[in-house]
Amino acid sequence: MTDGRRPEDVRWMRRALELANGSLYLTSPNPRVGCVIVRDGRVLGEGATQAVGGPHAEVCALRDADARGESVRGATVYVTLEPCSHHGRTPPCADALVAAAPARVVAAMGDPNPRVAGGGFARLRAAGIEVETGVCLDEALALNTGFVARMGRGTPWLWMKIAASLDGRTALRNGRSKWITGEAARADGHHWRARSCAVLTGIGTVLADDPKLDVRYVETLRQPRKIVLDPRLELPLDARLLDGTETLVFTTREDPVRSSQLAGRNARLICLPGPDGRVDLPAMMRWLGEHEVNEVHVEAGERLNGALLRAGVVDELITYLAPVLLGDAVGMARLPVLDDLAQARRFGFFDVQCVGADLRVRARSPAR
Ligand code: AOF
Ligand code: ZN
Repeated sequence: MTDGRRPEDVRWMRRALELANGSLYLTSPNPRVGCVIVRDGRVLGEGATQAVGGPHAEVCALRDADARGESVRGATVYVTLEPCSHHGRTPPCADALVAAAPARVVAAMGDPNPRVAGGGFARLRAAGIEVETGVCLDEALALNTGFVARMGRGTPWLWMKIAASLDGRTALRNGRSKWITGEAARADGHHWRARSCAVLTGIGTVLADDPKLDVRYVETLRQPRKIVLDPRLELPLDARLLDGTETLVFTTREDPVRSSQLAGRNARLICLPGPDGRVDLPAMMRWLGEHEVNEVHVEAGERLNGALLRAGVVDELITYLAPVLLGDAVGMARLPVLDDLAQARRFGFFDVQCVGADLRVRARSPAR
């Protein structure tokens, strides 16, 4: 093990991270991984994880080297995640690497999947390959926040996207306000939709706006699933979001007739009543984790935003702020009146960027 400070290691790991980033919208529910194989400062092969069921990054890079007529023997392999050691949908990458016999494998992080968790490194070491890990760890973690969360705690990583005025208002009270933020912020919002496994909204938003909830402003080969919280089963069968990828409808009562009607629209009804007669949000998060959802992108109104915050399931806020003031208008999240500032919900800012004429502010819950 080293602290990863060899300059060439960092340089090539950055290239591997770039390759992984190229698969950002594609690999769900698998992590995005990049791999570059190098000898004497020269690239022999490169690759990134393909769509689920397809080859992993290491196998793509080995095939690339092969196609270029390069032998990997004695080379260094840079990979953003520990090579897998298990038979999943594809055979173990650690075995493919052992067969190719590089001298060294440098990883950014271990694989938190309990079926791997150090097994990949152990197999490489047992074959006499030098292994180092921890190079560009933070960048690698950021690429797979959701996968790491699901593997570690069993639930997805959930971010809430909010577009608001500078005074935190999301809509006019008369409903006549579609776009507060500009085109660039909208496209950036679609980038977050595209990387998510599922886009979540509430029945209030569906009935008011009839949103499609698909990815439009960025190119993607995969569309995320959709989730609607619909406690009283009010979702119209001709709702536009029911076109396209599967929709998960979380509700509070069984209804076989509705369930089969929705099945005809590629939607699945899941009944998870909570003690208060609403959908049990922590149970929904566990259900999603069990069904391989890594990252949930919330685009909802103030009621569902408030409920998710009160349930403590929000990991991150992605807030776009337009340089306008709206005064007495709809807020970001409906939360209880506080008696004391000590009761306020606190987040930590960790990224602020200008996006067109607007500001994107990302903040995380302190426990994350
Ligand atoms: C790697 N390289 O590029 C990725 C890995 O069902 P499978 O065979 O596709 O395996 C999925 C698991 O493999 C996934 O849960 C994670 O542990 C690991 N992902 N491993 O060596 C890759 N994407
Ligand atoms: Zn693998």
